[in-house]
Amino acid sequence: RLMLRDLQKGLDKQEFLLYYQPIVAMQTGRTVKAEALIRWDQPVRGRVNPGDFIPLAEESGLIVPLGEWIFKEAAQQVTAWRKSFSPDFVLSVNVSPVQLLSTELDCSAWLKNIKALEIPPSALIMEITERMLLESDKASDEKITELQAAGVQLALDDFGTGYSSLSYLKRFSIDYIKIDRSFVCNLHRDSEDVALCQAIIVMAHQLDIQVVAEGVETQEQHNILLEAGCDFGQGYWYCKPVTAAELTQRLQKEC
Ligand code: G
Ligand code: G
Ligand code: MN
Ligand code: NA
Repeated sequence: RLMLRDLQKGLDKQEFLLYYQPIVAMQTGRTVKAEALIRWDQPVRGRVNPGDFIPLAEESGLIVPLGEWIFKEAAQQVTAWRKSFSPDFVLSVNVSPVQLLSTELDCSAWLKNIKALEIPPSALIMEITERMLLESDKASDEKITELQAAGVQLALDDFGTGYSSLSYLKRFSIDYIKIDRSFVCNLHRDSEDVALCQAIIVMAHQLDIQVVAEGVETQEQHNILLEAGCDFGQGYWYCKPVTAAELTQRLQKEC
């Protein structure tokens, strides 16, 4: 079993790395953003996926230093890609509710780090889930607002799977909705899912929110979403999550 001390050791010994999954502009097919997805190369267990250690990191509070590392690493990487390929490239980073609820999270340190890299905070998107909005308190709301006021963008992840009402769309000014892949995977054979995706896209656009469809695995799904006016796509149809070096190659080819 994975123990807390393995996690702590992993952090000390830099056993974590970020993979990146392209997010493409639906109309052009170009890779304009990417989502950072953490991996852990544990010396004994080998590659461990986030589903198997993020919960432990959250319970133990280690998600705070781990999240800080993720954010720093992503900020450095997006700086490099913006310099070499496209000045508008953006990285999307998952942020755990536990991180934002922690009193140890220091937003001004995050912002200082961004400033030192000389990129605008809008080069980064924070992905939060509806779970965040359920568990949030005044302090965590203020942290989100502080980061947003500085320019960091906000995406609502796994959209449609949570329990909260649409009121969070009013509470924060959300920049992107990510349609959960459970609404995308049957698009080619389920007209209700088509209607749901269309409705989400129309609603989002009326609220000045852009839409990312997750889990796009076939051309047919892509075509339906494009037709519905979806802005961005993410999924195996375009590209699986890859290493930084592999994404660099992809960006080079698209240049
Ligand atoms: O990468 P994978 O393909 O296994 O991701 C599974 C889930 O793990 C994602 O849906 C996401 O919620 C979570 N996850 C991945 N990377 C990160 C990360 O950097 N931070 C946090 N908090 N969660 C992550
Ligand atoms: O943060 P979030 O929960 O949305 O994380 C995205 C997860 O979805 C990652 O675990 C990633 O590996 C996975 N994923 C990305 N593209 C696809 C896809 O096309 N199909 C499926 N089934 N999973 C995907
Ligand atoms: Mn995500
Ligand atoms: Na998601």
